[in-house]
Amino acid sequence: MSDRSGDVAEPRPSIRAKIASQTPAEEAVPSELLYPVSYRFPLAFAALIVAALPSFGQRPCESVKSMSVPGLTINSTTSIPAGSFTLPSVGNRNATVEVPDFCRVAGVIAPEIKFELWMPAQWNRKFLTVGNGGLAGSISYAPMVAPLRQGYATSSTDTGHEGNGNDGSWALGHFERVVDFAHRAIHSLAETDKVILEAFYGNAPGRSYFSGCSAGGEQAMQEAQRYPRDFDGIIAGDPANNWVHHYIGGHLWVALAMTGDGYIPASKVPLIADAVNSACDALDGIKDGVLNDPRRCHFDPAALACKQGDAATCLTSAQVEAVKKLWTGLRSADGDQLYPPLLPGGEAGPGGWTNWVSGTGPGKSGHGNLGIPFLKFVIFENPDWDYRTFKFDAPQGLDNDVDFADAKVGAMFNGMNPDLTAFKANGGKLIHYHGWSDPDITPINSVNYYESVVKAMSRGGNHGLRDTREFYRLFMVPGMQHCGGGPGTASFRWRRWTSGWIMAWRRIRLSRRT
Ligand SMILES: [Ca+2]
Repeated sequence: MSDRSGDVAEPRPSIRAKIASQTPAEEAVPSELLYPVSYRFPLAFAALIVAALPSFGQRPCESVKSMSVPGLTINSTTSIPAGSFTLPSVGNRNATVEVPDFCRVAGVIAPEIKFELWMPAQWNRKFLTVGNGGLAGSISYAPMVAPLRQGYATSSTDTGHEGNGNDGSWALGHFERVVDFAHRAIHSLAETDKVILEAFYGNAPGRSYFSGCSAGGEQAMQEAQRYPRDFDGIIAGDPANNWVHHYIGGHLWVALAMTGDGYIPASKVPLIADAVNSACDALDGIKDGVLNDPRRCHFDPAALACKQGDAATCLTSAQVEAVKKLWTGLRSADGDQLYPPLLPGGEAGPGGWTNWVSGTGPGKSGHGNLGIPFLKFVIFENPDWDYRTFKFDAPQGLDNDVDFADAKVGAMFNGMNPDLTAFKANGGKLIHYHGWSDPDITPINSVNYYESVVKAMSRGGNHGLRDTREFYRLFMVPGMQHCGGGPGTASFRWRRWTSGWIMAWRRIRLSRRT
C-alpha cells in the first residue's frame, strides 16, 4: 500500500483554538494521565499491523442483497477487486486509494439512515465503525480505508440525513432525524452490521470497535454510556459530548464575541499567538511553540492593547475584551461556569483561530458555521432566527434560552453521564484523547468528564482512579488542535494514530485474556 493513499485516513484536519484561564477542578488529574499520545504509542507499534486471518464460510458478496431483516434495505452489493478504488465524492473531495478485495454493501436502515459496510475477503475477525464530524449528513468514507486494508470490516453512516456538515435545515419538521443524529444512527448501524457480518462470513466478529473525533467523539461517548454492549473498544477524540453547552458556550459564545467592534480579523491572529508563546511557551521548560499544559498560561490580552485607536500591531479595547471572553467562557448570572473556556496556545496556523474564531467575518467562522445552524434549526426551529438575539438571561418567571435548550434536547444529545459501569461490566475499553490546543472544543471539558467518571467510580472510596484506569484512559495531546494539526503535531500523522489504535486494541485483547 502506498503511503500517500493512506493519508486519506488521517484524522480530520482542522481547527484552532485558544483561551485560557483557571480551571482548578482539573488540577486533580495526575500528570501521568496527561502524557501526549505520541509518548505512549511509539512508532515501533506501526509494525503491529494485524495480520489478516483466513476466514471460512464466506458467502458471495451478492448474497447479502437477499437478506431479509426488518427495517433494513440493501441497495447494492458490489465485489470490489484489489487495486485502485475511487472513494465516493463527499463535498469536493474525491480520492483514489488502494484497497484489498472487499464486499461493498450500501443500504438504508429505516427510516433513512444510509450506511456502507465494507467486508474484506481476508478478514481479521474484527469490526470497526468510524464516526462523523460537524452536523454530519454524509458517510465518512476516507477513514474506512486504513482499517479495511488492515483486515477490518468497517462501516459508516450519514447519521440519518443528507447535508454538508454545516447544514441544519434537515432538522426542520423531522424530529426523527434529530434523534437519529443524536444517538440512534450509530447504535442501529452497529446492530445491523453485526447481523450482516455474521451472515456473510458465517462468523460473528470477535471484537467490535468504534472510533470517532469531534462529533464522532460525542458518538463514541454516547455509545459507551447509552449502548454499552455495542462495542468492545471505543476511541473518543476531542469529543463534543457536552453537546448542548458546547453549542451555546462554545460555538455561539465565540460567534457572539466576534461580532461588532470585538471582531478579530485573521490578520491579527499571529499577533495573539506570538504574544501567548512569549508569555507561556517556556513555562514547561522547553521553548518549542507548544504549551504542554495551557492551564498554567495566564497571559492577559490587555498587554496587546493599542495605545490609541487601532493598528495592525495591537488590539483595540473591544478586541481585548473579546479575547478575554474566549478565555473566560460562559458563566451563569450566579457565576457558575456553564461551559469551560478555550485555552491559550496553538492559535496560529490553518487549524487555529483563523478558521475557527475569525473566519471570513462575524458569524462566518468554524464556530459560527456549526453553532448557528444547530441553534436555528434544532433548538428554535426557526430559519429566520438571529443568533444575536439569544437570551442568556430572561424575564423573571421565564426560562432563558440556555435552560430552554437544555430542556429540549439535552437528554438526547449530551454524553456526560459519568456512570460507565455497564460498559465496564461488559468488558469495554475506552480510549479518550483531546488536543490541548483545540480551538473548537475546549480540552477542559474532557478533563472534567474524566474526573467525573473517576469520582463516580470511587463510590466514596479511594480507588476511583485505579478502577477507572482498568477500562478508561484519557490522553491529553500538547499542541494538537482539533483532532489533528497544530504546533505539537507536525509529525503526528495518521500512521502514528493507527499504530496507537492497534496498540490500544492489542491492550484490550491482552487485558481480556487475564
Ligand atoms: Ca513549550
